[in-house]
Amino acid sequence: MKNAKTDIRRRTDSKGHMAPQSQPVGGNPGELHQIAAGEHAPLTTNQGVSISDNQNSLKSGTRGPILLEDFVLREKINHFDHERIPERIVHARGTGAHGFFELKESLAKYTTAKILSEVGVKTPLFTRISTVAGGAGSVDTPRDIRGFAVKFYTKEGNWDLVGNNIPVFFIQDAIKFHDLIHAVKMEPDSGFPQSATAHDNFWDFISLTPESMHTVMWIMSDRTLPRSLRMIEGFGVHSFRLVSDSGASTFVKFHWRPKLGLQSTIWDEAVKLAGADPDFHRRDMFEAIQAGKFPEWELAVQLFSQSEADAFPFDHLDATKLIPEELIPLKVIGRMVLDRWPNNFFAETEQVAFCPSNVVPGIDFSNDPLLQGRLFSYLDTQLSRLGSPNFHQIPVNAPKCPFGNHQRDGHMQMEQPKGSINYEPSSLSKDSPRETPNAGFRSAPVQDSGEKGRIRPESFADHYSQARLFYLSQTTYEQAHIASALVFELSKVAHTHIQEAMVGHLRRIEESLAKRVADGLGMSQLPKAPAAALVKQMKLSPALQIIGKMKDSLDGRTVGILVAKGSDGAAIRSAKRAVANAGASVKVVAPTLGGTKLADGSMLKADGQLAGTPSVLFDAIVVILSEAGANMLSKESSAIDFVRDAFAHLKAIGVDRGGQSLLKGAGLANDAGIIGISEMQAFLAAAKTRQWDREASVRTLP
Ligand code: HDE
Repeated sequence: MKNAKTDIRRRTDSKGHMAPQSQPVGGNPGELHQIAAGEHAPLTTNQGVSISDNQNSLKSGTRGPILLEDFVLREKINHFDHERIPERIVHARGTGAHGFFELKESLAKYTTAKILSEVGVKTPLFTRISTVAGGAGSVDTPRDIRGFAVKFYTKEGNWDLVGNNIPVFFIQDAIKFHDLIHAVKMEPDSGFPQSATAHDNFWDFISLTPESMHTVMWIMSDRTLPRSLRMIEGFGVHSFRLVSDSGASTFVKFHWRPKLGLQSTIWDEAVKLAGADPDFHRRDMFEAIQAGKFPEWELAVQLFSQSEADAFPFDHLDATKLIPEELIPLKVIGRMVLDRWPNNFFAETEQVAFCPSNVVPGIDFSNDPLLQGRLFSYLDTQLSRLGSPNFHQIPVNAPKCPFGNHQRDGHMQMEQPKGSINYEPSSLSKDSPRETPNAGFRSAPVQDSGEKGRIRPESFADHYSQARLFYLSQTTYEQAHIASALVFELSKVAHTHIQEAMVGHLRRIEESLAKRVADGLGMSQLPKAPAAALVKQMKLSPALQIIGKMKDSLDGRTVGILVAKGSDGAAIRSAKRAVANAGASVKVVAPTLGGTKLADGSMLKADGQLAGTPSVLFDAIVVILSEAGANMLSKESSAIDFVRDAFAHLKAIGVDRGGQSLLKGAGLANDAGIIGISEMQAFLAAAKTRQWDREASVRTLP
């Protein structure tokens, strides 16, 4: 192709459509693939100049050097070189979607906020769900808290409810946040581990921070291994205030409850998912929205007065404490539906800037010292991340109600305010913005006084009672998972004094848990950590379980059907129908993608090729095989892993005779979760949950 020359003009007709190739070309994409025909807008530079050739830079001679005057090439290079902005320091990996909030029950008695008092009104919003520790390119399924941030574009301005999928936090005071995050992130000398708490720095910090113990119980539970972002709860964490017209205020905690119920993965499954599909959660959310199965949550509140708060056996201003639902029940007030995927990931999901300080009239802050620190941090971080004080003008961040003031200029100013008045008060303008004394934002008139000092209140001293409450409220299966997560994490810690200190804390939480972990690590009995306050026995809260909050439904779940040459076509069709009727998605997996010849001679196209579609991607599996197919797959490690993993991950397995043979070949013994496909209803019932009783037969739990 030495003398090959490309001239795109010769290859397109007057509308820019591809014309038959007449010239020899060197490496033109049009040569290799068919380019879609249509009414295309002209490709231009950023100055609007239309581009004649986007395949070849300007050269002197056929093989000569590129010329500096090629402004088309230079503009592309310049823009590309500046495509990245700093990723978020925490919560860098996230998935976002547009939607709406609809109020069902008015809180007008408590607040002037229109979004919480106008029943039936739909408020547009943008939600971003994230992991905390990993970078933007990390995987979706590490053991990690999920951020749950919602920006409501209310009629009275933007309200950002920036929460997590866990109702408590590691620390009580904002001044410790930076140490916590440094400790959890990759270690600064080695640069690893990415997106994992299983390392010395994290557990060193935690073992020296007893206030973290309650959150540690949550992160070691299956809450940090969600099956889907559509199956997590969200919590505002801190107490906020609702403020009424008269200035009276009521404390409030916000909760999101998923319509699909809660569900988590098994640790081994989460690890394998990271390899099978690093975008597992993002893809799940994308596919659900594209299919019109819009993710939905209820918004619920816990409302309580100052005198009720004074009677709690803990301090609600301490973000390491939750208010059990049994103490203050949840009141459901509305729903959030996510119904539109962003047009552009960067413009929306990456550039969205949440600030807990964004509240609207009628909503106010509490004195939680963690919240107070957050009120400063987020605006500050957006300034460095988005690079301009005008980031509120980016469409995903801009309020959808009128807004204006006398702030002017700055980097990347998009507005062109008219007139000569850029201050207030002013006698020279009739229409420049003024204060709104009655309806404008007013803080709740709360009396605060005290001696200045770096003080941790006595009421924050109890670090173990709620950790114990959480652990003891779990089912036995969930308790075992917490113990084995602790053994796994601490087994990655090289310094034994850190492991010992952690076991000392666990002894304060629950002796039997400490023993399980110590035994799992091969350690002998260790001293208890000192406790600053008496550990209280609290009434158990089953609402803290996941298993108790799974829904009796296959909505949002996926069943994989493994088939091969010679499988029974009628059985496959009937299984597909039954699963789809029960509300789940179905995917057929086969050794080849293009077509599998079934026993009846028909050809079946698969949705996934066996080696690239492991059973971790499904909630339950069905195996329909001929005897010959079973024999063939018994020699295929991906088929053996398919059924073994489904078994080890406690999934229901539906089988015909050939399927049963493959299970036998994989060394799997029958149990109640392995069900003949002739008993389809029993299989569907089993597919709605995990086969918890199987667990003891597949792994050693401490
Ligand atoms: Fe954040 N947090 N945080 N955080 N946080 C950030 O802001 C911070 C805390 C949460 O999808 C940062 O825009 C401090 C609790 C979410 O864009 C930063 C403290 C809770 C997101 C920041 C906390 C959260 C963030 C990094 C302790 C649950 C992602 C990038 C005082 C209630 C939002 C950014 C999104 C992000 C600071 C603790 C939730 C650095 C100082 C508690 C969901 O400003």
